[in-house]
Amino acid sequence: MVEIPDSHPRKKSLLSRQKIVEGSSKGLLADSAMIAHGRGEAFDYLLGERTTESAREAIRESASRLREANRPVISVNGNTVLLAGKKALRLAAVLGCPIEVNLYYRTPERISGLLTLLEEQKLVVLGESGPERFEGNWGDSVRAVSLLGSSPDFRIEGLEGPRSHCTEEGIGAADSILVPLEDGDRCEALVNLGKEVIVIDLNPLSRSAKMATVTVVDEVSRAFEGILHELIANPNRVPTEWDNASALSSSLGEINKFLNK
Ligand code: PTJ
Repeated sequence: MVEIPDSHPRKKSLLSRQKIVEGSSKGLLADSAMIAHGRGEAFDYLLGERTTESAREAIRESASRLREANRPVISVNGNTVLLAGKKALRLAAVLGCPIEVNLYYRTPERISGLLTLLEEQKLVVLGESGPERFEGNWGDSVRAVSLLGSSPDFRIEGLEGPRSHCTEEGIGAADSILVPLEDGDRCEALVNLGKEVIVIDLNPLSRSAKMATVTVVDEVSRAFEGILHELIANPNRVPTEWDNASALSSSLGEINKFLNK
């Protein structure tokens, strides 16, 4: 691994790339994972590599919807586990929900490799003291997070092939699903099943961004951190009548504003 000095202006971005490269060499990622990451980087650049005000509003909405849900679940793919697995675990511990590995390019080897990595990340999170102001026992909350995906026993109706496989305990029975870097078809199929789908996607023009109930146009690590912070800082906030199309056009406006600064 190449040492990146703290003074490097693009340190964060280079570290994320390194995670993707390493995950790829271990066979944990889809062949097209780097293309997806590069597309995300390009949009992040246009957004100023920050959580914009409209993303912050979507983060607030997502937190209140996930809190209100009866059976929330966090669905993760390869890129998400590599870039933000520990953050997903912290969020699941606070929400009291499972994490399901659900892949577009599904192979048994990738599923088990990603679940093993999540188990390792869980041990790290277990050793932490937990977020400030978190009420409850951090160790118990982290231990309670189930890691699902190895034994699919449910199919997402309206989707063909292996990407439709999921577990009944997780995505199958969930009423609200948090899915970073989702594909448009699956997002649409989940919405058609009557589920609330909260997508995290840096591209406000993607099909999944347009299909979702709420889209957080932000980088996955920043979005997870923002939702976690919001859950703890504002526990009484309730969901609004969310207009996702208007939120997406605000995200495009943020790009415009940033480029014309
Ligand atoms: O692990 P698998 O098999 O489920 O495959 C995962 C990928 C990501 C390869 C697959 O779902 C895919 O090809 O995705 P797409 O269609 O390229 O879409 C990825 C979307 O996520 C794009 O709109 C990117 O802009 C966005 N994106 C990429 N990196 C990030 C991101 N959004 C938030 N945070 C990121 N770090």
